[in-house]
Amino acid sequence: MDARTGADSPATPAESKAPQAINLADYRPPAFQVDQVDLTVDLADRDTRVVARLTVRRARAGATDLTLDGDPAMRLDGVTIDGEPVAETRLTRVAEQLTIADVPERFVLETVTRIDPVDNTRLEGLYKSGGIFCTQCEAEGFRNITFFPDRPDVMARYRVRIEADASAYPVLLSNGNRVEAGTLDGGRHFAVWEDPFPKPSYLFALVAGDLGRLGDSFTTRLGRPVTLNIWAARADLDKCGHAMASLKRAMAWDEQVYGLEYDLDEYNIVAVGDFNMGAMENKSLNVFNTKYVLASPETATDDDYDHIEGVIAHEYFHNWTGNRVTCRDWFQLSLKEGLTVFRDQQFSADMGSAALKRIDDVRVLRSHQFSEDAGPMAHPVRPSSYIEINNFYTTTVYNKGAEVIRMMHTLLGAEGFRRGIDLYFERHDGQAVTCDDFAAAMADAGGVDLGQFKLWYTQAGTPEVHAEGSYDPGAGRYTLTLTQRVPDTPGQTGKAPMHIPVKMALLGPNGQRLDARLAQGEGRADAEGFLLDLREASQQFVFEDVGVRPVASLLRDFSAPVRLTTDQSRDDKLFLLAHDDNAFARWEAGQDLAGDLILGLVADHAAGRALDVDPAFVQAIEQVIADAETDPALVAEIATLPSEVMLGQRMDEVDVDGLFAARQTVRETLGRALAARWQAVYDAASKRLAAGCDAADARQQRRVKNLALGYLGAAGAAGLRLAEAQYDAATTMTDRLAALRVLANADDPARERVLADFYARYEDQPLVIDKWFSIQAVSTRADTVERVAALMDHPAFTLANPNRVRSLVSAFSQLNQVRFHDASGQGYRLLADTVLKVDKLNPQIAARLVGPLGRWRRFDATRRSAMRSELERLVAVSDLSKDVYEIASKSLA
Ligand code: 0A1
Ligand code: ZN
Repeated sequence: MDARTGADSPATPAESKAPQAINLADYRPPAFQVDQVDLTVDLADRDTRVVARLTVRRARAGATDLTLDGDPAMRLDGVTIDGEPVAETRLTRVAEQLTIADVPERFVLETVTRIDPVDNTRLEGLYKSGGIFCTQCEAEGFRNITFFPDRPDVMARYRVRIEADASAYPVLLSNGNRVEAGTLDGGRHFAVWEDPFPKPSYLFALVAGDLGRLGDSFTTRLGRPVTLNIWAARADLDKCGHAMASLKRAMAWDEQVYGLEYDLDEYNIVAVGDFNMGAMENKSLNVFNTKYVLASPETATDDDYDHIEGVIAHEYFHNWTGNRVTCRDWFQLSLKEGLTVFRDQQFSADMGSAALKRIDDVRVLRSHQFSEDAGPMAHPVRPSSYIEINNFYTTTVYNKGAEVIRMMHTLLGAEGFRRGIDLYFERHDGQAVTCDDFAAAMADAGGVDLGQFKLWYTQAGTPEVHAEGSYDPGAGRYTLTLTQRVPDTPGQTGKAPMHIPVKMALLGPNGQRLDARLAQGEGRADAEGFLLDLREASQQFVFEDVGVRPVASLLRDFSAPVRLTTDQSRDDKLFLLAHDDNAFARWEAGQDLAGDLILGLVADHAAGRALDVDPAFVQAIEQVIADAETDPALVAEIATLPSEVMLGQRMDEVDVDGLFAARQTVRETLGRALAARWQAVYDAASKRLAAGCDAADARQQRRVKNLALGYLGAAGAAGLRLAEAQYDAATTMTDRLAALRVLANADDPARERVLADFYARYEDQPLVIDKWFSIQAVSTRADTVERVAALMDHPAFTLANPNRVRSLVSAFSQLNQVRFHDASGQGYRLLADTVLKVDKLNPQIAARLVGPLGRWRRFDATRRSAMRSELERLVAVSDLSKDVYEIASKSLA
């Protein structure tokens, strides 16, 4: 039996080609609980010794055998129960588990294990990164450190003693409060940490190293002083200020908006260069990828600053949503992740512009989550089966999960939602619970029925909503017909209609909101229009007292994660682009128009017709950029064309080359036709920046300036010279990188010079060198595949560092549609080769690379078969990890 769920234990790929799935339906509460964990970790590079004393209690009547999870690579040096050695005959060690037969009802179990943190290239469990010992235990890394029932519904108090060489590792950290420290013989020292809050093993952390510290403090609203520390390499301490300021903002915001206060005296953040994900919310000891901590204007872009603020807040918010209340099992991952992403999105919206943040979040959702939902790995927000849980840290669980929470917020309103959150903590503080428990708290506090709504947790696939409007001028009546369909996804067909909240408004000829009356159909009027409840496969909403033909502004703020199509004409969309008072909807109208235009040109391209860009679109963009001085950032968003990946989603079969040609034509046409306008925007923004403006304004100016630079670069040589000049004169990474991007895409003599210059300038800054790799990987130049292959042999490239792999290989395969999908199949081969090499080092990262190959059904016959053969090559490998096996085999199914 598997200790996580009670299911049969999965075979490893070596034993069988088909590792077994773990199923939600098999969940059983744990047979034994652990109340107290006492760990002694004696750190040494190749031979770290871990003594674990667990206070164990039987939790299921009749259970006699204790099964613990433990990595096969761990050496087990001894087992005692209540101080007595346990006879070998009572111990069974099979694959990832150790079973001890005939244990008493309550006892203290002591195990001694030895591990090798240096050899740990998987970066799960205890490993060494840049001379620092650190841990990553979510989801199942604790079992690489010691034997334990490694599942989130086993919650214990931890006392941790760390011993290490005093000069190499002066800083010793774990969760909670430091209660003791001292020196030992042989130049070693120790520290003892105690965490008063019971927690699941995945939140355990330990760090030891020669780290610099940026210290600060925060006083909670009830007057608790909290010491804040960011630990990083000393040379990087001057880049930790933004992260610290973000942390303090997040702490204050959570008090204000949710009444949630920090609960310990100390909050530590450690930045490490080798990390599988963005960051980890270990109780009071967050471990972060340096990418989400370090920033200075010279080395980080404005977007990097935003991402750092968002991730710092995300991990902080987990202290309540994730740590105080955690997940019962890993199928409930979205309980903490969807909710915490929603919270960090709300926070970032409050810190900057809500409309821009929403646009950004929707872009991410569409480009990543919608693709996942339409592919072989489509799964519900609460999956019901997995082979490797690490493969389910997905954009569906995170971002669609956040959309589900956002819809509850929309349905309940801000106050009802807050009552729901309060009730959730009142009921479940200190517990490991399910998504159903969360929804029940919301339904009870909000007095709403979420029965049908909960299908969002169980039905995969992006619902398709179609809207048709008709106006009867005689009766002053507008009828909106909404239909919905939830597409089939692997293992799920014939789905039920969902409960979809549709925010909308009816706009009059000047863009004013019309005060109509909703006479038929479920919904209510609110301050910004109407909130409709779409629940049926097809539903009519009738509005009376509509004096003029309205234009409907639909799905405002993207009130539900659906694909919306409408019967609206080009002129209706142009009207919305010009007039909609909902900034998101205005942006959406522009994206929609651009999409219609580009897809029309793709058809022209396929038919061998000339590519003529609709002058009405050019004019509309010209009007939009006339507002560049008043709302520069929104203008920049609107004038950014949808990506090829997003456009491809609207095609039955992605026409890779046609899409590229069509989009490029629109870019160049906009660049040339509006060159004087772009130049004026560029000059005005530059002038404003030179005159000195506040930080928020400055970044908006840079955003619109660099958008203009992009169009000028697409228009011809003058733009390239401007880019070169900007590159050389830049004082911020935002400006330097934007200029470099323009040149990296061009056939220009300056290209190699600036690339070489960039490398030389930032050679000692890994995060900036990642950008150097990425910018070449996403270049639209025809020679990009060869370039990427050559870069993999660059001395600065390494497969052992996840950031570096992502910067080159993921950027290429996920963001560069035209070059990755080169008809030669070279891109596919390069990716599969990389997967196999990375799999030997770090299966979790290898599995995350496979995704693009799984999209084969979306492409033409040649590409389809080339992609399939790479997947087949992967699954044929005998010692493939179960991580890669799961994604590759499901992709072929
Ligand atoms: N819980 C973290 C993300 C995370 C997940 C898994 C990891 O290693 C396998 C690491 C981090 C978060 O949501 O920030
Ligand atoms: Zn998270």
